[in-house]
Amino acid sequence: MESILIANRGEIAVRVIRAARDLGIRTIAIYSELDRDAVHTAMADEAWNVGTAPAADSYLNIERILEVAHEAETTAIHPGYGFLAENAEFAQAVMDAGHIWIGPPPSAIRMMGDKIESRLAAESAGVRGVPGINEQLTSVDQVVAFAEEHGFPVAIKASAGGGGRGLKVARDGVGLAEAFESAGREAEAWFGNPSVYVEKYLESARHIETQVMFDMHGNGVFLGERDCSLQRRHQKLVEECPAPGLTPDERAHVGELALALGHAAGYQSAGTVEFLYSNGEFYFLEMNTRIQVEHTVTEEVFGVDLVTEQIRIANGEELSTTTTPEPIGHAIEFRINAEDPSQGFIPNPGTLVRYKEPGGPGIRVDSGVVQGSEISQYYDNMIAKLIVTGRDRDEVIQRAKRALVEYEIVGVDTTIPAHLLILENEEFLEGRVSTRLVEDEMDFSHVDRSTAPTLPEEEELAERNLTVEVGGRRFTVRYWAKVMTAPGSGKRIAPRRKAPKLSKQAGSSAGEGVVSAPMQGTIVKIHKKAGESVDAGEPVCVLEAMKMENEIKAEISGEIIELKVQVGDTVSAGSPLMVIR
Ligand code: MV4
Repeated sequence: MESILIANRGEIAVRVIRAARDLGIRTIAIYSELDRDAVHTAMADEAWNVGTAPAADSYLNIERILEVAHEAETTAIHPGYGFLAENAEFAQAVMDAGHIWIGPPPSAIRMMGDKIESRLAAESAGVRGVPGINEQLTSVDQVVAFAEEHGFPVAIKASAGGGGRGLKVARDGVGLAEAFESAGREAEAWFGNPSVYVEKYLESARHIETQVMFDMHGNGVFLGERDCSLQRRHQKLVEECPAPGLTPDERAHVGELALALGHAAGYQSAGTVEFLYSNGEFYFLEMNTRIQVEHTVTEEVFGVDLVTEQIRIANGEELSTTTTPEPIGHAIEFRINAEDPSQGFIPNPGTLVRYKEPGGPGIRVDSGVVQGSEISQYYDNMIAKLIVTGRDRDEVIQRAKRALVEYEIVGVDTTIPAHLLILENEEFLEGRVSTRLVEDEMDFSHVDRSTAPTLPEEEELAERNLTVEVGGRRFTVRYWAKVMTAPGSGKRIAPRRKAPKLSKQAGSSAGEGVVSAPMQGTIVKIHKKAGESVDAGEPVCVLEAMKMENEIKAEISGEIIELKVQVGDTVSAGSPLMVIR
């Protein structure tokens, strides 16, 4: 394999470049206009512009990516995660264009991308799913009947979904119809497919995912499990390996289940089979057909480089190990995101005015940023992954506290204060993690937000690099320019961005009786009419933002004397939605 084009950006692009380097393989990066100076762009052996900032015009631009792959004469393409990583059409187009696809067969991507089909495949492989209906729902009456048989709560999920996107939980008959409709709307918004299915919702279950790898010669190996229960709005925050409290027999059992499904699906490359673990039983949830963000903790504990393994498999080689290695020590990954935990983890894009990664014993940081990098609203707001290892979980926790305090990030809010709070939580410290811990039991509204320096500015010459393109290919030249700096610090400072203020509920009342939008979005439902009365805390409308639906609630009781929006309106953060007196 002579070269690999990485169809991705950020930390995973850097990760794949490093793996390719280890194997002596030439690397080709793609970048959007916004990423011309990004770390991954400069790190690769060559880099190609694929379009403008919006992902749809660049990192999702299949035609342009394949055009670059052709012009650069790349041997193989690695998709990373997100973007096109689980796009079966892209995988097929890569192979049809004569390149090697570093990932699973399109057939396996399609099978596991349809959550109902994946459940049927699991059942046929003898892998039990969460109790549910393995067919697309056509009427809320089917959900009512299911709930009558299995009891509440029930989970309504997008058939074309995954990762919890579009997941709605109904805890009684009152909210059932709204949950059914809302799940369908979100499924349409996220995946362009409104179909949904229903499962029994397992409260306080643990989210255990298993790492498997299969080569092209029928070999498969189970590479341990990860606990990913600590999530916020279905975005993982903390992942660890091995899962606290799992016995070797339970580990072996869940590994057999995962391998059985992978073999039945004709799987190849890296894959993750997700389970819910409740009352000593494993229930299949879904299978992810990509390398995952949290693959790192498995690498650290099981001693396998999963990305170089993917590349070798795609090159037709056999697995480097077909037996599960003994786990050594413990690893925990903390996602360092540009989000404000005190405001419901709302994204807080901006410039990393100051950025310095921690180091020392047991510390690995996978990032695609440096000081001055922009965390953009156009892409995922993950800054880096802090991976901490040690002989046992207690040592990891001590080292993690040290590293999180040592981590210097100024210019955006981050999840660091939330992680420090989690590391003080009794349930977490005792290994009693569950999906309820972050979502329902912890309160992050009082975490301390870091404050950027506000210093007077001076003028100074600074060394700069100028990036130019010749024929779509990137070159860098050096020059010196005037910049504004803080006195004596040699550092540029940027105005701090305030995240839109959020009250405790999703909505917020700015001034007497005005309900305003907490963030930019679209009004998808209005529950009340002008003239109707409303109680404090009662939902008055639904705002769709970042493809998730947010219930906007009144903060005071009274009569709605004026509706300022209608369904379909796009509103900006702070826009008045209605007036209550
Ligand atoms: C569930 C569940 C409980 N019961 N399904 C979330 C992400 C996606 N992989 C599936 N997820 C879940 N599906 C049923 N039937 C619990 C989760 C779940 C979760 C749910 C709410 C809040 C945090 C969570 C963390 C991990 C898994």
